[in-house]
Amino acid sequence: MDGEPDLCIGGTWRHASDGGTRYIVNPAHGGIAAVVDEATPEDAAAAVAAARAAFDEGSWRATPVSERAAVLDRVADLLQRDKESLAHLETMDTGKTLVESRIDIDDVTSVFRYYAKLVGAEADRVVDVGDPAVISRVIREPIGVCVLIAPWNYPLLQMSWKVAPALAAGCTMVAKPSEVTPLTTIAFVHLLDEAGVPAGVVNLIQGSGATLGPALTGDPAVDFISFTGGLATGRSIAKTAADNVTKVALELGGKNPHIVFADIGSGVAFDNAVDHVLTGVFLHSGQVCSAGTRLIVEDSLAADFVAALAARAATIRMGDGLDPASETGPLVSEQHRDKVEGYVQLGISEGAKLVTGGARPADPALKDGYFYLPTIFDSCDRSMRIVTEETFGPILTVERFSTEAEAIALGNDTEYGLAAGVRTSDAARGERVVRALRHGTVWLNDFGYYTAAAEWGGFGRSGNGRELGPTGLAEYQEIKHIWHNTAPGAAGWFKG
Ligand code: TXE
Repeated sequence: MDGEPDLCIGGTWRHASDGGTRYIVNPAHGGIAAVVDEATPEDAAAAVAAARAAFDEGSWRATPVSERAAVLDRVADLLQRDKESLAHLETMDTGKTLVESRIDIDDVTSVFRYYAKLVGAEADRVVDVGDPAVISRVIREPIGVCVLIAPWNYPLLQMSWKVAPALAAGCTMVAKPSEVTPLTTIAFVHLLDEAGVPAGVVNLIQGSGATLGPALTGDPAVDFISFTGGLATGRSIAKTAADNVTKVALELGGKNPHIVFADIGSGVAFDNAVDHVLTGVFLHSGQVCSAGTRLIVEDSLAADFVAALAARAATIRMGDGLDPASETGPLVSEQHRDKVEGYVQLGISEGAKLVTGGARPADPALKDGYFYLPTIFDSCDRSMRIVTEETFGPILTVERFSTEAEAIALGNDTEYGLAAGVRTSDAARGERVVRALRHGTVWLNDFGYYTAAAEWGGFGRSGNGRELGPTGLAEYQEIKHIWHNTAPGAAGWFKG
């Protein structure tokens, strides 16, 4: 960063082999936040080779689990020691508020703590094969060399969901953060070194996914690819990986329904429901894979509910994430704001009714940043692309229903399946609906929360595989069955 080398290959920090760099922009005002090395495909290939060598010849995979767990705990300690500086970097890079960035660093810390504990408690499974002479064990081994590709909305958080279980399992890896938001991952890899992760175990590459992708995901030396990002990119990575039959886990976002029944109640209950729908879609300006971007609301409640939402949306305070008065920041880049603006124009041309927003903020203090007003479209239906495609911006669409069956059908009518919310005061209905929804996470009378101990991932085209929880560790492990005969005799099949 700014003169310091940003690539880490085989334990050595270095610049790009062709001297290439990239400007990192602070989206709150468009200024240059940093200059970061931009790797070449040759650098990426060198990083994969270094990870391969560290796996095949290094000590990490054979390091006792208790020692690996201790390293993970030290990483957690260092993350807390550097929490303020990491949070500051994350805000400069992504635009999110400092409060959110601090929460992110706490969450990253808890992922390391969780996997330190989980891997330490893992035991081999003993299988009874019906022969007392045979000891049959199912054991877990590290899957090998992992390529970890993260997006820009939760840069360090998403990377930690991959790095922590990969380290816990004993893997080696090449990490590639988004080229838009690399800053916290650079600082983090320095912390891993300080915590005692051996050289070559975590290699760091920076740069454009399109340029580096083939070298990272098409190399037969890679055993596993974990990717979080857009559907089109995930699809292309899966195709490239298929040539080598490389295992791939994909988290590809969502178009998440938030279903609100008219039985939610009035007064505080009504206000709380409005508050959760508002937060669910406009937090981090909608740049959240699980954002509740589709409000599916019961007919009889819809007019009041949408009016209350619009009134609240118009009061959201936008600004530089470093300003404590800001409730939400800008979009991550000019290019991404162009995309969001394109979707708003599309919604209008598709016949959706613009209720609020639909423009950049008028405040002159925000004119150089990539801000966009919280936007609500009413009178939406499933024929509109604004309802079916992930806009990844502060856009809420409103659809209405009159029966529970219709609500469920609408909630499931998406190619994605990452997350959904249900609000009702009827417990039996709540249970019926959460079970009927085909989404990886379903919140009942809440929205947006997750924990390191519970799996995260999607149904349908939201991807495959899971992060977090025990399954998030299992992704980084191979299963080996050891059949040990303690009283060997003849096979006895062929008699002659
Ligand atoms: O993502 P990309 P983009 C969605 C969201 C957004 C859209 C596009 O809808 O508008 O995706 O965003 C790397 N081989 N999500 O273009 O391209 C890239 O460098 C290997 C949802 O920014 O998917 C970055 O590190 N890697 C999402 C990462 O992939 C490649 C979060 C993500 O970038 C590559 C972000 C290639 N060929 C966007 N091409 C979520 N699931 O939360 C790019 N990359």
